[in-house]
Amino acid sequence: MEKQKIKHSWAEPYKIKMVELLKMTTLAQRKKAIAAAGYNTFLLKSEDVYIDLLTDSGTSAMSDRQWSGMMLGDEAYAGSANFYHLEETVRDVYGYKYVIPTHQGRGAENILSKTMIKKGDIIPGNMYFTTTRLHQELAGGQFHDVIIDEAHDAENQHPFKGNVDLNKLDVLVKKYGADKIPYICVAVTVNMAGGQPVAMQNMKDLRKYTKKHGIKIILDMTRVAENAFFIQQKEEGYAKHSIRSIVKEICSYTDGATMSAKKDALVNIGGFLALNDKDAYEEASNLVVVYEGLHTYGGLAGRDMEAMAIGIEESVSDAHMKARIGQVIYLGEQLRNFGIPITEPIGGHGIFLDAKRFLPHLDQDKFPAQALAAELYIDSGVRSMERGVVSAGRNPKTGKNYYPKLELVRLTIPRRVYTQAHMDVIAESVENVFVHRNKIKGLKMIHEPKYLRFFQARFAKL
Ligand code: PM9
Repeated sequence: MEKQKIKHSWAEPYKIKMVELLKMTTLAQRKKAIAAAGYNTFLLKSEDVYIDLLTDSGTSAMSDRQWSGMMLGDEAYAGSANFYHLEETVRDVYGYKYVIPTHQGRGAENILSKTMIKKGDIIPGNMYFTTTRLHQELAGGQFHDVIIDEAHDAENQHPFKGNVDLNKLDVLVKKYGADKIPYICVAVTVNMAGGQPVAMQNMKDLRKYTKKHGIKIILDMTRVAENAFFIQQKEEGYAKHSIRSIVKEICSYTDGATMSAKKDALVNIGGFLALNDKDAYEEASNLVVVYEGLHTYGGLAGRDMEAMAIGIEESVSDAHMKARIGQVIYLGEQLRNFGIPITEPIGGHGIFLDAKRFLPHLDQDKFPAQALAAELYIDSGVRSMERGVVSAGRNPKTGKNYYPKLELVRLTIPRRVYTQAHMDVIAESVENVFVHRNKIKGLKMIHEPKYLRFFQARFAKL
């Protein structure tokens, strides 16, 4: 069993000023709602959900400071004061020289991929992420997974399962040549592996290796502050470093970053592309006007950029991060104590149920994680998300399904939204479904969209 260093006294460093009322539903209503949604939790109406663990993306509660920042929105088309505040914050907190706002993370991925990837290029990454890989492929590139093997094993206790395997990277460099690899994409933390962190030592080793070969490092910094927490807790020499300083050090080993500010940065919408190279910035800031908007707003209102600038500052507070991940660990430990199979060690943004071990009687063609997410909703109105064979999609060349080793249901915890009592209700519901797991029969897919099928696919009960 993993020994978590964190203490349990993780009480929230804030108090509640306003509440959002939730609708309670009956079992019959939930059965009807999930059938109407084609057994896809993305297609449920939010008002039919009690505790929403679909995602931590854009679902954070903003602070009173962020809300008051919204009133300072400078909605000028060009040169908004809020852009300059955001730029200054990105330089100060993350250390990048240039920043281009985008409407959200995939907006930044699109601009990055279109400006940096040529047809036939190879893009190594520490496990795929759905939107990131799709933009790489649409730009003519091919993604290659270079995460350490431990990441593909939900039970493995490696403390930094997000690490890049430098030997796997070296194999790619030798096979294709460094000039075919414009950059390696390093995600911190690794979402699809269960919110698993990357060690600082791994970042340093990677920087050394890529410098030698002239390969850039682009950080997917969507959850960089959460990654910093694990470095602080688990990596030798960092216990006394602040989250803020660790975040800046991680960024210092990279050449640029894409950011979905809807996660770490505590806003409901927004993202950016950050770069250090002036020429790369000039090219990206020109292309952004085609897809997002002028380079000083990139698809966002001035007020959104203000809330983001303030949210970035709040995200690197040690007290915030201790409570944020403390809550995730609180839920994870309850499930683990009941014997529920979860991805270990417990990651940053949620608890990932291991559907392969939860429902060993269902093979992957019966979409066990999708079926489990639907069952959990029926039981209690808790909405979760499939992260398995449906999310993995198909190989664009062969058209065949990818069969990922990890078949997971993500219980994603929004930041500053739910209480400890909510965590107890979630745990009780998962336990109830676990007790009755043998009755779950699996699903068949009856509608499959071409892109990112997990969002809109429909299923029927077997
Ligand atoms: N992640 C999530 O729920 C929202 C969309 S996918 C269901 O986890 C990483 C590591 C992400 C991510 C989004 C994006 C894209 C990039 N990298 O959603 O476009 O977790 O802001 O960001 C989601 P946007």
